[in-house]
Amino acid sequence: MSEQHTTLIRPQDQTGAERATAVAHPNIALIKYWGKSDERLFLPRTDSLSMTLDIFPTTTHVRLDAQAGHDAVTLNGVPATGEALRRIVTFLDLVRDRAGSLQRAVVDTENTVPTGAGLASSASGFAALATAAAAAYGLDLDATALSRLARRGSGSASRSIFGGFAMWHAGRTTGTATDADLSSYAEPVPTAELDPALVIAVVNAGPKDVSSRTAMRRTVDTSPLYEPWAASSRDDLADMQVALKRGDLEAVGEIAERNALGMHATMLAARPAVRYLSPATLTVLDSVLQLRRDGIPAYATMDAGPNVKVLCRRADADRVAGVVRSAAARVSVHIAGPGPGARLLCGVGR
Ligand code: 2P0
Repeated sequence: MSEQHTTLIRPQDQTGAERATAVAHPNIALIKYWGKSDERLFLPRTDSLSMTLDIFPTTTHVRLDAQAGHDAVTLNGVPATGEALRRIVTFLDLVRDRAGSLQRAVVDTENTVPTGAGLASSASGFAALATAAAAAYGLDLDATALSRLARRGSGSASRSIFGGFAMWHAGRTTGTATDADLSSYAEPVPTAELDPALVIAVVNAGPKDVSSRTAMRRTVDTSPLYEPWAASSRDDLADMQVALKRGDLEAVGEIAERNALGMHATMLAARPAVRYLSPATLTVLDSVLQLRRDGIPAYATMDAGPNVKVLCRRADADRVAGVVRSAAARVSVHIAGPGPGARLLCGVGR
């Protein structure tokens, strides 16, 4: 693998694509990313590992506009403003810098995650944007380089470049910033046959009070439990890789559940505390425990919000969904399997 960005600046009058469309799916971490070592470069403190889903794709169209003085961005048909727009323009600036281009872009993004489903759309969103923008600006990037690029939009997006299970390397913390930037990317994880499902229980569709970015910064800065969790997460990752290679879904679930509960413990110990888990979350967690007592392997993971994702066998997914749905009032449930990596649907040259 090249240690350089595989940037190719195409001559303007040859095949440089000026518009491109890409699709990417969200991912759910089984070993969590929580905490950065470098906020500008989106370098995480620890390695993480996730499953890309086969539901809720994001489709992003990027078209270069030689006449425009600024980028124009719509999210589900609504013009982006404020922080959402700023993040996308900052990301496009990075792509333009690498492509040696000053051209502004028109970006249209369609997210299929139901509004407020509590699934971060930043992973699928920046994976799709990185894939489409790189093509539109004529950058010739392999999947590793795309993963590094997507990371600069949102850390978890580095993993959505790949389908199935993917591991995001934190990267080298010694050496130059460039070393660290280049060594932090995701790659596919070998697994034995698992046939897993993630049952996503949406217990609260409202927006969160504290963004994950703010919450992870506060946790790293103030939580006495952060460093112990980060150390144990490294062990969890090693155990997880063995469990995936063995195809041992029960071990995968146990490790994922302890890693997620530990992450939430670090937040609860932050000053002031960050608490995403709600009474309904705990009710769903009780139903997952009951499923296990009844002999169904089911294990929970939660992200920066109150919703619960339950890992189970595909064959048990309908039963798990039924139990979780009836556990708490107003829970909506979605069943996901392993999904594909980000891909270009079309790119049109001059
Ligand atoms: C994860 N989460 O590994 C963790 C677990 C939430 C909890 O990645 O600041 O939206 O854009 O890099 O990727 C959410 O964080 O944060 C996240 P930024 P991101 O999936």
